[in-house]
Amino acid sequence: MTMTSIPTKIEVVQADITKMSVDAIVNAANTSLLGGGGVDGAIHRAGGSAILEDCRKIIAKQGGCKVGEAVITTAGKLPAKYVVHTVGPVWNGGNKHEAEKLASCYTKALLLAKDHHCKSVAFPNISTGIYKFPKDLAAQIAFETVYKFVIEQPYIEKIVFVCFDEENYEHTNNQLQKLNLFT
Ligand code: AR6
Repeated sequence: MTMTSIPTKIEVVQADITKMSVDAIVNAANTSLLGGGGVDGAIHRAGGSAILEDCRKIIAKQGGCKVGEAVITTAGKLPAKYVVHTVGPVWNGGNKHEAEKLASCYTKALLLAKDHHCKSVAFPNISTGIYKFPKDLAAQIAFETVYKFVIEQPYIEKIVFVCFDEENYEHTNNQLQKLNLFT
């Protein structure tokens, strides 16, 4: 499904993010930046060792990445040009600033992508796997944050929400439909 009533095209697809031909794909990393399971594992596996080499340089400089922050590396062998690594919050009941931290992941990732002249960016459903963020709330935060960003800074031409599982795909599509109703 696609949204066209704003200058930036917003798409929701069910796919593997490592296959996306966009300027930047976003990784749901952890604070160590050393790789892990889920989408992080898939990106490092498919992109090869160049991604980890860049991560190690960042670690040497700033000691990893904080929750809600983002860093950028090469995409190695992936079709994308860059990987933006962001660290989502672990869901801890909802009273530990999880929503705010998740929104920050999307904003910081987009700012970094924009700084690197990326015109197309693909996001996974950050924090909704191993970090257990409720998928409906995560989709709402992701959509509202990205929408606000592209309205205020219409530099990025295309945003793709790349959902892996059916449940995330449905929740993210629902958000797109809601926005389509109000624009
Ligand atoms: N393409 C797109 N989405 C994917 C893919 C893929 N290839 N593989 C999984 N997903 P998760 P988190 C979806 O667990 O919750 C790692 O170990 C998945 O279905 O990857 O932010 C890190 O190193 C889910 O909806 O990330 C951290 O330690 C979404 O990606 C921790 O997991 C996010 O799930 C981060 O946990």
